[in-house]
Amino acid sequence: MLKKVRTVLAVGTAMTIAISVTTLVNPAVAQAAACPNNVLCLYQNTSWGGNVMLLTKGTSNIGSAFNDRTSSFSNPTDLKWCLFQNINFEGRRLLTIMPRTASATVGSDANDRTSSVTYQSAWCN
Ligand SMILES: [Ca+2]
Repeated sequence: MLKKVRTVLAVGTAMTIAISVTTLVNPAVAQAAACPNNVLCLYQNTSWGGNVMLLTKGTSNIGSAFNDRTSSFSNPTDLKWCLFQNINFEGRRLLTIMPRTASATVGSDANDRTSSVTYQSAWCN
């Protein structure tokens, strides 16, 4: 879809229509919005791309399939979540995710480092 829109822009006609189409079909925004309510979604790539991990509770070990991969998130929950560098909520606290927020990136400091996740626990207050 985006490729199609860029083609329209290059032609230079119907620019107003092309911009509104971009807003409606932007796949990154659609994917962030697609995160189910009351679920924390962690994405493999920035801008909510790649594989997604759905969490309704914390995990002391995110598992080999998703270890050191998180690059963006969507948090349509009422909970504050924390991402940790190592399993068992050890190592650095990489990121504190506030309720009802989403971000296209976790920042270069936290990128591809998450190994455990918890919410509103002794490790995430
Ligand atoms: Ca990643």
